[in-house]
Amino acid sequence: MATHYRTCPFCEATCGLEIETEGRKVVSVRGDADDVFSQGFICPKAYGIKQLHEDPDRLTTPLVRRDGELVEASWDQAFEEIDRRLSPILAEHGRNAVAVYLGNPNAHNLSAITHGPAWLRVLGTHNLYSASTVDQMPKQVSAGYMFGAMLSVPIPDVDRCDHLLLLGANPLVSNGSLLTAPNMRGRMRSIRERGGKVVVIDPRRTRTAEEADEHHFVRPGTVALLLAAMACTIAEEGLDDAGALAEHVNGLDEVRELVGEFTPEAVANACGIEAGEIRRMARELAAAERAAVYARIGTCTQEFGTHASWLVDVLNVLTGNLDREGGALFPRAAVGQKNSSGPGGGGRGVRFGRWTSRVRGLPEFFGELPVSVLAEEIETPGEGQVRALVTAAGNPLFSTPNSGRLERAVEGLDFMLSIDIYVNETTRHADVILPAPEPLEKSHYDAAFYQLSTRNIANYSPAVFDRQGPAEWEIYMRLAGIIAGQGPNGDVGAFDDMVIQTLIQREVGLEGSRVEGRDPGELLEALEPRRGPDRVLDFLIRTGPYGDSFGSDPDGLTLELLEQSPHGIDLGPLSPRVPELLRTPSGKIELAPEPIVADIERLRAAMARERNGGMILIGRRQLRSNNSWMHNLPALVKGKDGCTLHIHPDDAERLGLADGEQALVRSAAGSVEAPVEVTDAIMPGVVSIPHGWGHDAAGVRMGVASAHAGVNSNVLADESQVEPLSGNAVLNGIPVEVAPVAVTEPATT
Ligand SMILES: Nc1nc2c(c(=O)[nH]1)N[C@H]1C(S)=C(S)[C@@H](COP(=O)(O)OP(=O)(O)OC[C@H]3O[C@@H](n4cnc5c(=O)[nH]c(N)nc54)[C@H](O)[C@@H]3O)O[C@H]1N2
Ligand SMILES: Nc1nc2c(c(=O)[nH]1)N[C@H]1C(S)=C(S)[C@@H](COP(=O)(O)OP(=O)(O)OC[C@H]3O[C@@H](n4cnc5c(=O)[nH]c(N)nc54)[C@H](O)[C@@H]3O)O[C@H]1N2
Ligand code: SF4
Ligand SMILES: [Mo]
Repeated sequence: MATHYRTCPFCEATCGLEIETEGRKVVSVRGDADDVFSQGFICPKAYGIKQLHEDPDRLTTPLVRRDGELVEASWDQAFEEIDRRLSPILAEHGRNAVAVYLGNPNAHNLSAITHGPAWLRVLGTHNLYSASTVDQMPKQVSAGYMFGAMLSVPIPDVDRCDHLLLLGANPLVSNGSLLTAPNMRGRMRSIRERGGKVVVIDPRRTRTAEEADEHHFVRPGTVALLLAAMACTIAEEGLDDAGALAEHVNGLDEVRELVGEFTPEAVANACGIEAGEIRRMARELAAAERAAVYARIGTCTQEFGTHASWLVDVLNVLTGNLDREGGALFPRAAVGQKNSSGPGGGGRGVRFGRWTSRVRGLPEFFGELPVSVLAEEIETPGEGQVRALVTAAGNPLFSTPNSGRLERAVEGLDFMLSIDIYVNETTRHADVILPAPEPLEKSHYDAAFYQLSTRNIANYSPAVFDRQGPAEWEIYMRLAGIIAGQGPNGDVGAFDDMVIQTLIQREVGLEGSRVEGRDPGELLEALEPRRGPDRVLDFLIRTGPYGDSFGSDPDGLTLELLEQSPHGIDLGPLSPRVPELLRTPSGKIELAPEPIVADIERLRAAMARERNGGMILIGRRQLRSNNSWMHNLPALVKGKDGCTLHIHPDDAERLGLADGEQALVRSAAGSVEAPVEVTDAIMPGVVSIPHGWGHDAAGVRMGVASAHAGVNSNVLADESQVEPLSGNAVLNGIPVEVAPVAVTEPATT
């Protein structure tokens, strides 16, 4: 029997797990009571790490399509097949003919973070897509404009604030996003216990809303108007006070003026919240000693996602809460933060649209194109047409808009490769599937999420079991070899050396770096005998803000120190970082970014928009689910059917729908049938279906999931509806018709 301490890789909360094993058997999984951050908290998904280990449907052998069937093959055969199929496409049509889609689990995967960029650089395609444009791209764009880097996202200081305003987020179910904070229920209760207040704005009365002091239904897609009206109230009533931050802010006056027309009275009708209530909420926010505004996916995946994301931070600035303890602050992570690299206090800022999509002309953001254009880039013939697709840890046929069209499109590809752990709705279309190791077979460090954490934490987990096949980084390096023309047996070690040497070269040459001017050979030597992601991680830790700088700060952080600290190292609460963290060309916070201001007319038009009385569809998340991919784990799907249509009793009655009956939901893009769940926890006029379901497609090899199929809500999302400032898909706020499923008459002759 052995006990392992490990960070859970399934969501952003980074909970510590205590896992007992016997040989290759997982005996138990519980919360690690000594974890410096989560202190024993876990959610039901944690147990999934055991069930995923045991899942007979999880792939461990490569699959190659032969005569139309996906059959088992050796690793060498699989890479030979990739070389045979992909190389001619590259040779004949160039790199842009190969599209790549990166899914959400990459953000939780050290291999993908340290070695993913390298093979993508070798490929060099403009057709790079990811789950970011069905998720947080609007927040990254607004953070890029305001603070100069895409992950410079202010994080609410939930443990020290007295007032927390949450919009379009349900951390009691999602366990937080762009807010790494295990046990949000406990943290929210503490706010209230110390006399503070929690306010939730959501078209549904969520679990989070039930824990709050106050909840308001809001009409989908109107949070930007609500936030503008709160800013307007604060400015108009002279309640704004940016405090000491003011000298670091450009555009304060411009913003005050800009929000002037968005009075509570002007937006009340659109938002479905009374003007007096909006004014009161604004006054309370401004009056609170220490307050934070926080918004998440319900405010991003909609038509004003970037405006909403921007206005959240406008409010944090106007109320004097940005970069202040108890307000919203910027983490200082141990690893990988763009905003703590180099001299600081200014930088190059962000620039978008360096290339555009071929068919619709949508701009690139942070090196990727909006995934809403993927289907048309595959379907539309001509120079630059996408002929091959690589998916890595993604299920775009479920997670991106108009799944029906994308499904038809991928059927027309010349070649498709998936790196995944299942034959699911997307990977069943692949010609080759390369199985990724399970979480327990790889080391783990949340390099992405500690950059978004409400405390500064560093926690490293070594692998629990030996790998049965290659690591993901080794897969990427072999792919790089194929793309570079070295054939299917490229030198993985040489590529790995190139990855670390490139990093070292860059860092020793960087002004203000902690190893500026040092001898690259000496640093490389000091990393021995590590290889792969752990070698890169050690380097990033040692050159990061807490690092030992390879000797010049001997008490500093190293990977070795983290290995000796299985429950993690607490690097303390967040502290102010302005102006040092800013990477804008002006060296200031840009409160009124030109592209956002230029698009204000669109928001203005929404104020006056008449409602037509139709129903509006939004999504929701479920505690025992993780987007589309954990439905094959029995513990997570047992019990009541999860994939239901939530509808308010008044609407159900008007439309002739009763609990448990099937409803037909139709949008401009498609239609689905889902069982009705009547509940007054949803706003009248709004219906909700969770995403990530619909596992009954032919060829899917997920026995448990198929028995709990549900329907795919993204059949209803319209790929033509893209938020213009960020390219993000509009997945919430879709106009739909809802009707009882007509009972089919028996055919008569
Ligand atoms: N309507 C609607 N649509 C949405 C959303 C919504 O709220 N509403 N949310 C959006 C959001 S926020 C996101 S992040 C996206 C998610 O979109 P995706 O990332 O495309 O989808 P996932 O369901 O997370 O699929 C993850 C895939 O990775 C595989 N996988 C799991 N672990 C590993 C691993 O360790 N290695 C590898 N190689 N593969 C692995 C799984 O089998 C699965 O195929 O969905 C988006 N779509
Ligand atoms: N259990 C579980 N946890 C997860 C995931 C999961 O699938 N299951 N997915 C993970 C991922 S990839 C992400 S990105 C995070 C997301 O984390 P959250 O953003 O907290 O996700 P949701 O629970 O979907 O909460 C979004 C809320 O927005 C509301 N909403 C929808 N439209 C609107 C609108 O127009 N205005 C307002 N104000 N609200 C709106 C919805 O009712 C919902 O309650 O969760 C992560 N954690
Ligand atoms: S909350 Fe997230 S990190 Fe914590 S146990 Fe659940 S899935 Fe894992
Ligand atoms: Mo996400």
